[in-house]
Amino acid sequence: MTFTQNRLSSERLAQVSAGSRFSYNRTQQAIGIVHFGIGAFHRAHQAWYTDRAMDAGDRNWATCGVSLRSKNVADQLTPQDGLYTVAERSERGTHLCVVGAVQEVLVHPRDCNAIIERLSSPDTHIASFTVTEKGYCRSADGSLDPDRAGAGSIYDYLTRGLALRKERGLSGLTLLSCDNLADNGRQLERLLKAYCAENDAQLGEWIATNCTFPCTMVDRIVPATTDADRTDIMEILQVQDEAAVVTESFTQWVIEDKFAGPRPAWEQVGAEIVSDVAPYETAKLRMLNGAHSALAYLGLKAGYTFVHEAIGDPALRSLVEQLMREEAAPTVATADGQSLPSYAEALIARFANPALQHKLIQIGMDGSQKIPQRWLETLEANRTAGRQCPAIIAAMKAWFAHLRGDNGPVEDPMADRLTEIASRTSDAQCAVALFGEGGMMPRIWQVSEEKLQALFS
Ligand code: CS2
Repeated sequence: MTFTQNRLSSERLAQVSAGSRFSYNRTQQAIGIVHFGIGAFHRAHQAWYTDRAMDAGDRNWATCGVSLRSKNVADQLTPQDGLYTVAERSERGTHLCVVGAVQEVLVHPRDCNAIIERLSSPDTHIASFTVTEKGYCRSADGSLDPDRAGAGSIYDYLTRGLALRKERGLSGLTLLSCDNLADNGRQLERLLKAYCAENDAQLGEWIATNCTFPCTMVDRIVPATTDADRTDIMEILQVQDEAAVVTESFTQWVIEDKFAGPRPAWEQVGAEIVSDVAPYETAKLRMLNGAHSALAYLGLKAGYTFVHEAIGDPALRSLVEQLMREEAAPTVATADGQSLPSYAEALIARFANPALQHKLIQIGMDGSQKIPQRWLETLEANRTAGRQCPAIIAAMKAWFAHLRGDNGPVEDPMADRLTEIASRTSDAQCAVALFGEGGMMPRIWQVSEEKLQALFS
């Protein structure tokens, strides 16, 4: 349903009385950030922090959002002058906040030149990314897949924008990956370097000297917004918001202190700027995301739709506790003051939030891109320590069932090959085809074929 009447916009902002909203003058803020992948997660996370930072007095960090795959978000946000609501939901109720950080949304390929101009503007200091795991265009062995990293990929835009900065004698950029990949900054750096080696070695050198790639850990659960959410929000706001996002009150952002130039004072509004992100990132990927994927496949198999329902099942809850506390936590080298038992407890409470209505099938998407950093690294660390991971193995079997179509069509960039293999094999054969020597998945878990047979029979 699209409401054209009474739509949220700069003009109607004054009518919005519910919730909180920024007080800075939006029209006077220069665009300092170009963000690739302006989906719901970015709007509820980084853009929300940037909005808070500008509200606390920082200036000129408006965001230009870029959509590489669809024009939906542009269609939602452009008529609203980039304004949207973040609805934080808990059992206690809903808290609304109107965010003003996003000033424009550009779409590939329609706005190709404008995207490159934004990247090469003297006001821009940061290019950030939430393009999901598959947006990094990696092959199974983790190297850059040249077939996917072509026109319209982040590499194509970055190199064109950065080449123009170099030519214009401008500074480099901070390239900030905010995706759920292990060592996300290092991965982006390595992949962009590989792209430059193929296409423009001199630019590669300029980037190495002038740009930085901080690692980040981003955390906020953001289910896809539904029509029912939009109707609820309209009832509270009294204005229609087609770009609203729904999330939990919890949020965390840990960023490596490695910027090429100025940055928003995100630490004033709750982000943690640290010298080493790895302990937080590893704990988050293996415990939160690892548990999430397990709940997705095991929960769907047990007939549930939402995360809170799956975690409410005593058998699933105990498997997830085992995965987090006994399989993942012992593989994480913690930072001072980081308590993994408290982290696990807090995660269970977040998963149990019934107000979020987080769909298991949403988490089950793109398993081939998520499982390496969520499960395979945990499996490998435990293998070298001589420990078993029965909870992850159970979850993996549920993933195989998902690949056989048990939960409907499979959404995954490798769906064709994965479903073909899973449908004609037993669990043990499927495990060998995926994780054995020369298998389809990255060879992170160095397990022998005999062992795989035994584990999955
Ligand atoms: C989820 C994540 O969809 C998924 O794969 O595991 O989006 C998760 O909700 C976020 O990483 C939480 O920060």
